[in-house]
Amino acid sequence: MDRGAFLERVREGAELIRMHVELGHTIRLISHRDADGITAGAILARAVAREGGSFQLSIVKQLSEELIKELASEKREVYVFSDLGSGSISLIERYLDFATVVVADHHPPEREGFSTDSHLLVNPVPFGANSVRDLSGSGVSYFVAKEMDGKNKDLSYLALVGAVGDMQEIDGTFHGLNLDIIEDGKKLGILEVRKELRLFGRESRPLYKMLAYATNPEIPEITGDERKAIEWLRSRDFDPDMRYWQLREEEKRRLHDALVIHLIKHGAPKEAIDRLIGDVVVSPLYPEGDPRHEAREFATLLNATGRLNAGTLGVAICLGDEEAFKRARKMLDDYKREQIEARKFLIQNWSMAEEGEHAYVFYAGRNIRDTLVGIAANMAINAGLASPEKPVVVLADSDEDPNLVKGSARTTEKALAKGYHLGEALREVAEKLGGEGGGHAIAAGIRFPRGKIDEFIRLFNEALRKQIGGNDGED
Ligand SMILES: [Mn+2]
Repeated sequence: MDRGAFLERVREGAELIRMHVELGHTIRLISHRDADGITAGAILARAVAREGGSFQLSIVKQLSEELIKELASEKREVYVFSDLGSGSISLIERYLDFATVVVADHHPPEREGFSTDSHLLVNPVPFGANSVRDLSGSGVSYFVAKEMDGKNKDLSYLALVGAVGDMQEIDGTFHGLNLDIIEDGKKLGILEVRKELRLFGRESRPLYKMLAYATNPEIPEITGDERKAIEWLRSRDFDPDMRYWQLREEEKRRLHDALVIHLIKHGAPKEAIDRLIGDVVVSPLYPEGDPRHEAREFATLLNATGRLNAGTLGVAICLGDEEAFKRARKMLDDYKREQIEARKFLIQNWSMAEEGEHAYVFYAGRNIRDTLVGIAANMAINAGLASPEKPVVVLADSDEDPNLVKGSARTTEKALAKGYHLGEALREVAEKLGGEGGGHAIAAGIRFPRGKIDEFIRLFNEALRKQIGGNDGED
């Protein structure tokens, strides 16, 4: 890639932000709500604060036309987008023509750049970088921050947390400009890259859970089975309740060897074996056993704050706020507990589900929170309550409006093969019920008036029947 040209853009971006700070303008930061976006927002916020400037930061799910219009109505002098914006170049030009805009992003851009001088795209992709492995949104933000002030090299660990959140090292190693960030962090002694087991849970999960919940790669015969994981570990002289970080170097190596042999024995592809042991980023800024000590666990924590609409809490964690860290952990614990309770309720009351010819519909009232209906629908399938051949809808009373119910439909590839499309079915049904609905073939959602549940059950089964070419019994 053309590094020089990219770094020139980085310099221009840093210059624009610094200039507005000097003019006393509040820097309006907008970032994406995943771990990459949250760390990107935190890096830019810290850089602006270090310059003595003020900022206002929003963490958002996506950059819609609606949102850009809203931002425009704030009439700011300067907007900085991170980990998003590259796909919205035309919209930004249309609505934010009065302001300075910097987009620090790594997604493939709509076109190579903006057509006005006051708008700047800082993105390595037009210069030949690979958007999924060479640099993330937090990485682009890091380069801009570092250009603003060399002190910001101490944000290199955060930049890598974002990169790991985006799975830039999915093949087992870091690439491209990510390597520069690693060098900066190593020189400062604030991070280390080790060749270790790359499964989630290095800091906080007992070994048996680390293995039983392994998905990337999956471990044949162990993923999905805690009991097998415990047996496997015991038979090889490991204490299943130990954490990975507590193992001695020699024990780690022995575990790695045993896992590699296990994968080879079970005919796992070479690619999976390569991914198993590889680059793991840890930081001595946090104690061992703390989720912030290792980039993947840190990123997972941040992702969760984003999904719970608490992305700014995630940013506060990145900026070193211990109180925010404690609150986020509590939030996650509560969320996990609610999921466990939802699962229990579902299992105990599944006989209440209306099983139609083409779908199950389960109305949970207020017993399952409306934000959990999608998870609950998946649970019904995974727990074996519902046949995998038949879609499942879980409905719950809306948290916001007692006259509405919110529902999520989920199904399996097996059912899709018959020709179902849940998003289209729910859109069609919602129209008839005076609600809103839609989504993907395999996962979709709906909201409609609470008094119409019986009608919903009938219409949804009908819509699905039509999709697979069944007749409606009248001809
Ligand atoms: Mn990203």
